[in-house]
Amino acid sequence: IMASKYNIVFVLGGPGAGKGTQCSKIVDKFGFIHLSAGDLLREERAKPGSEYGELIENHIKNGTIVPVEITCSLLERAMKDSGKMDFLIDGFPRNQNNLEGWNKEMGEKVNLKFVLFFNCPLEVCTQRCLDRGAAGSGRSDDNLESLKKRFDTYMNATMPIIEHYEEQDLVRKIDATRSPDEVFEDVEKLFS
Ligand code: UP5
Ligand code: MG
Repeated sequence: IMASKYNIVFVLGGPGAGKGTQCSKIVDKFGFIHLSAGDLLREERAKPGSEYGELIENHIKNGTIVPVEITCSLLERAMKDSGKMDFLIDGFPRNQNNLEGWNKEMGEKVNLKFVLFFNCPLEVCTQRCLDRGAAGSGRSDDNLESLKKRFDTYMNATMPIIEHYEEQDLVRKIDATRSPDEVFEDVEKLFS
């Protein structure tokens, strides 16, 4: 008998496109487990004596991408610990290194249902993150300098990953510039 596989949806889109916001709504309505790679990295960074704390903080501030071994093991552990089978994996895979490392470690253990892609232009993304920073997010990357770097990384490293999944017909692209409820109207159709 074959062990059953994890069902996953990757959730991608620029910084501030609304990945986290929409994932919460999907969780409320459809009962997936939401795993944000960024949240897991920030949690790991905050652990006293964390071996990777400084490395993670440097990547986050510079908008560059943490080596896949770290991110993938945080994701896999969270998946195992949850005892559940259906996951939204938010903000991952973000570059070629992420994609290859994930496929090697997890490829056989998961069923990738689709890739939810929140399409949102730079200006809108940037404003949302700046507003969030001004409202006291405490995120060390919600400032104009980090945001420029985050967007560069998104365009140069993450877009090719989205294109890779597009070639496999796995991408479900959503206009993320509208209000959260309007965006969710399109999102929920994909899950019903
Ligand atoms: N907001 C949301 N939706 C809105 C809407 N429709 N209309 C108006 N406002 C809306 O939303 C961002 C803000 O916009 C919030 O204030 C929200 O209320 C508002 P959110 O839902 O948080 O958007 P999200 O796309 O999740 O934005 P986030 O900032 O989390 O995206 P990033 O992709 O930049 O951040 P992440 O946490 O994924 O990664 C941070 C860093 O971690 C990366 O830059 C990288 O350095 C590192 N990282 C890795 O190295 N590897 C990984 O695998 C993942 C992350
Ligand atoms: Mg997020």
